[in-house]
Amino acid sequence: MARTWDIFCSVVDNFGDIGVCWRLARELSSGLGQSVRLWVDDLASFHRICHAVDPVRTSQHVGGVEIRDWNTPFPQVAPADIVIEGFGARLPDACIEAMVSRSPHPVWINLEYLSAENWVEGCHKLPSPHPSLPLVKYFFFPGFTSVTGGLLMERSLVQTRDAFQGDPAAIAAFWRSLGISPPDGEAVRVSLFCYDNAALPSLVEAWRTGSLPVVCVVPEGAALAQLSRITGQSVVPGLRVRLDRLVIQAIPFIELDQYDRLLWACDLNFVRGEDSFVRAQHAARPMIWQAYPQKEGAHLRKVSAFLERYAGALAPDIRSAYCVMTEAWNRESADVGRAWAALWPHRKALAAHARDWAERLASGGNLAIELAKFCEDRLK
Ligand code: TRH
Repeated sequence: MARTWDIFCSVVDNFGDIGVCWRLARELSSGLGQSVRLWVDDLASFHRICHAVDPVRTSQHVGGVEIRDWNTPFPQVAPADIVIEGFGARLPDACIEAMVSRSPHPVWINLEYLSAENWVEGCHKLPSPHPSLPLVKYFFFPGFTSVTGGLLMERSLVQTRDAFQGDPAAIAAFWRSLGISPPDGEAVRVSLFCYDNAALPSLVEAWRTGSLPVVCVVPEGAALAQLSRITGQSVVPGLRVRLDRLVIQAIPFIELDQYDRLLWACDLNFVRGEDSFVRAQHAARPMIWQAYPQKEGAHLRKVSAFLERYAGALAPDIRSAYCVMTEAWNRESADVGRAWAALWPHRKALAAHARDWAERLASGGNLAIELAKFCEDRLK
């Protein structure tokens, strides 16, 4: 049934919050035929991942979604059937008051961050009654098992990805659209998206002196700034820097759907946070994840939990090499270079595993569908 949805996105830092909220809004609208209004407090960040969004318009429609600038004072609008706060974004008081007045009350969801940890299963769908108002908020957790909310994935993803990956002309055209001549067949094509990472110099050194040529494509951001420091020159978008066996190809920060193509076109992707992490898995290519660094190493538990799921089906020696590499990258250890040299000889097995894993995800839970089902049950 077509329902109305309000999704609230507060951009804390980086691009993960808006990346996830925008994907969810798009999928609910174009995939499931829902009527979606997306409230965003930082349209400038939104514009960077989707150029069709005009950062100065307070109200606009893009891709079937109504986009509203979320600023104070909050306008008087009737709340939708379903109200989603992305990652605990605090709803405006005026909105909560309107939710109390609405009959029936909207279904109120807090969409949580993704984690592969086991405790997520016990918290998924838990109700949290409001302390003083007749409203209940439900926690909805994305995840990797059937007892969680699943992962965001548009229905056309597998078909679009496979068509692209099976079409050398489309891939060559994509490289050219980035201003890059298609990397030659022998070179390892790697994309790099990470937080400031003290292990990067060690990785650069391993690539520079490795047995295979590496082309490392780096969108503008923290990684590029760090590469400038490492190479001692300003590596700006458009620049190509050769260091012996390594070519660093700097590109601008590209739109979300272009970034997907970059992940699909590379042999291996370094990704971070939440959304690029999920997209790299859907890309069916090997990937190395850097978790969002947290105090007291909390992110390392997330990394271990993910490795337990992701690497479990790899042969023991390859699993060990993969885990050593991922952990070294997340611990920002200077051993990363050695770990890379031990890992990449297993590239064929890693590539086959990445494809199997992507197939498994595609047949698992779909977050937009699971969320719509859960809310519909509450609205009946
Ligand atoms: O930007 P991030 O570090 O976001 C993080 C995480 O979501 C983290 O969990 C959260 O706590 C923190 O933000 C506030 O990494 P993430 O999640 O991968 O989001 C990046 C988004 O940017 C993703 O949607 C892909 C998109 N992107 C582009 O559209 N173009 C690009 O060129 C690149 C590199 C990324």
